[in-house]
Amino acid sequence: MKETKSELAGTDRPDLKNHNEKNAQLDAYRRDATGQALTTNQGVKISDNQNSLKAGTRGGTLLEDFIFQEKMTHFDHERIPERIVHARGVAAHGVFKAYPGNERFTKAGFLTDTERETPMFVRFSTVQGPRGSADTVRDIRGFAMKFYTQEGVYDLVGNNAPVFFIQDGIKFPDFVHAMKPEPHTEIPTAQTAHDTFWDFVSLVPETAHAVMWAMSDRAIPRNFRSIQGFGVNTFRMINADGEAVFVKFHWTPKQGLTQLTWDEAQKLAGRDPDFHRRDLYDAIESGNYPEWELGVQIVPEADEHKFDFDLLDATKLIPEELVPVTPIGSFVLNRNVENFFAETEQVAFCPAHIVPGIDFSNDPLLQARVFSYTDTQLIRLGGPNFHQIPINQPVCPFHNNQRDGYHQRAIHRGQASYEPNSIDNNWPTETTPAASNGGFESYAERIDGRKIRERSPSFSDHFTQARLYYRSLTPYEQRHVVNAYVFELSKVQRLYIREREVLEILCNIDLDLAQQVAIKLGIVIPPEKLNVELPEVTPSKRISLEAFPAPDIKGKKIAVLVHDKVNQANVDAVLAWAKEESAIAEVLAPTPAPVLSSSGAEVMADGMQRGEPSVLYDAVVMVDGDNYDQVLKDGTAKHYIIEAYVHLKPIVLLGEKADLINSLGLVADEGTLSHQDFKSVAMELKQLIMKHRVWAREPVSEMIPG
Ligand code: HDE
Repeated sequence: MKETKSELAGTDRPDLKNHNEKNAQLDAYRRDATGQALTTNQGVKISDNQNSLKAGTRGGTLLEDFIFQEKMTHFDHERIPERIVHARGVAAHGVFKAYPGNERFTKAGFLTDTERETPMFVRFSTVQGPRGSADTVRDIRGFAMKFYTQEGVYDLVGNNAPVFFIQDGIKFPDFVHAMKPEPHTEIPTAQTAHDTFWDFVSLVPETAHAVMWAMSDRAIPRNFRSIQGFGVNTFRMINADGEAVFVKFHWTPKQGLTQLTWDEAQKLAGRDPDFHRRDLYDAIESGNYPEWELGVQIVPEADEHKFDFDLLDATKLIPEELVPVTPIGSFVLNRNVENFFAETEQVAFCPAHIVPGIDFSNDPLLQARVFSYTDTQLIRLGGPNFHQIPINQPVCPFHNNQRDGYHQRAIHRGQASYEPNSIDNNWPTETTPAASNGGFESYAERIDGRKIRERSPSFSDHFTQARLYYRSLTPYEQRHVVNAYVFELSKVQRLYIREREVLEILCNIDLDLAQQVAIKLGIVIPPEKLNVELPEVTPSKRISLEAFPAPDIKGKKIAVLVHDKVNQANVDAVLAWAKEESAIAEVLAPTPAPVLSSSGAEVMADGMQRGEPSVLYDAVVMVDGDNYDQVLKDGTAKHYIIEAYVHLKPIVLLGEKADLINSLGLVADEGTLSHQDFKSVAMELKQLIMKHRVWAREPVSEMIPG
């Protein structure tokens, strides 16, 4: 590849010689203190880290104790402001590889060079809650990706829903204020089930579609490994001939999509508030690297106006039946962070971080985002040099005449910090935009128009796609949406807000949905609202979670319940089978102490049933043994089975334990398996776990009053 002038200018940086090696670059900043002396930040060796300097053993502390002062001052400033939104998050490193053929529509090097492995950093988040809030709350998930490409850092800052709540960025502060905890009490934490959120969304119909996603199972994912990501905004891609197309980014997990039940989500918020971050960390540590396929929906410039919605409207998706997703590459997350603060907390994403071959559209939400992210980093990360924090640094050379500022880490050489200059031979210098050189060139879109504060009339249909979404769900997913609206609105104290949401929003989306919610909330819909003809929509087949099944059970967790006198052969069979399937089987005993097998041998426990409840697992196996009476007396074990059953999980009851179904007042169904020998049901169990839930078990009567 031809070297540009600016690349040549970077060769004075030995740490960046191999700029495809993010690891090598980060090594320069890693602090490994093994074998090192404890020192102050100035490098002075400390002889006593236990006692401050005092005037006598019982005297006052002396002002001159610079060691104490430095330590305490640093500690006092350890916290930085959390993100105003997306504060709660977890991240991992990964690698992206492009598929062949993308040069048809983009010149971006990381998308066209199929030999390259582009290092990535990916952060998952919830939107509403603070840093310490629970993982499993009902919320849209952030899915932000940083690609350390050879042409500069590219950030694809997405969500797990393809649409957003508002159309124009000027409404973002209003939306976020309404969604955040209420200002007088700072309640509720990490939830939208309160008056101000529903007040705002019921007054602003453009929120209807995204709220529908937030009320669906998409907003309570089982883990981050099984969520889709979407760029939401429409972007452009530009090829080497300067031709542009509009694109919408999608990325889909190879693991399939899964969800929590609402009861499970709420229980997990207490039983394991770190459930999602723990899952991601454990999966990567155990070598179950999650993978996604990146794709784009491509719309030629000439087709910009061929849809019945506006491509620039971020509250709309392009149904995949109209424009299929073209796969352009895949990525895998294969390395955990080493230091949460330095990496996950300090990473700074920004939709304005683009590289040649990618450009913006005029989507007014995107335009606002291009401004907001850098602006927020200035205060969160304390000044304009946050790009020098290791996790944010490009891996390609970067040079310019920007100088000084808070936390400047570079010692810039040379006398000239301006351009043009003759003192330093005009370095660093511009790179011409010609494709082979790689200088960034904005797409020369023609713009004619008056300066105006006005929404385009093409942004005005707020309900058809919300209806499309609802109509594209399976009946059980629709029931969950109804229940979510009822749950959330039941927490709204002002009855007129509940009523407005039902009458002014839901009645315009879908009368069946509106009626079900209205009945449960005791709201009467006037007949004139019920006689309205809502537009016909063709359901999309790519919206229900059922469209994205799991191909295997890698990384799924199985609880193996044991008591004294357990049949060891079956315990061993479950563990061997799980290992073969790359699933995780954990033996849970009444306490963490080993139990005895029927032949008197010790069976080690990975944890205790009370400490590792069924909500943490995808399936439960209760192993047989000469201990039925013990189990009947064990409330925790019985509750374990009942809870797994209520959460629609596959349950295997081996040997005499099959009788438990009746003793516990449960009904055997396609999701309850029993046999003397685990191996005989292993295949069936695998199929059930791949389906994830036994939906037929969900009590419909509880969902619909009647
Ligand atoms: Fe963000 N958003 N956003 N957002 N957003 C932030 O930047 C903003 C929007 C998204 O893991 C902030 O560094 C505005 C859409 C993610 O660090 C802030 C608007 C989408 C993350 C900001 C939007 C997102 C953020 C807060 C409307 C999906 C977390 C902290 C015009 C495509 C990134 C920060 C991470 C974070 C502004 C709308 C996704 C305040 C003004 C649409 C995943 O700058």
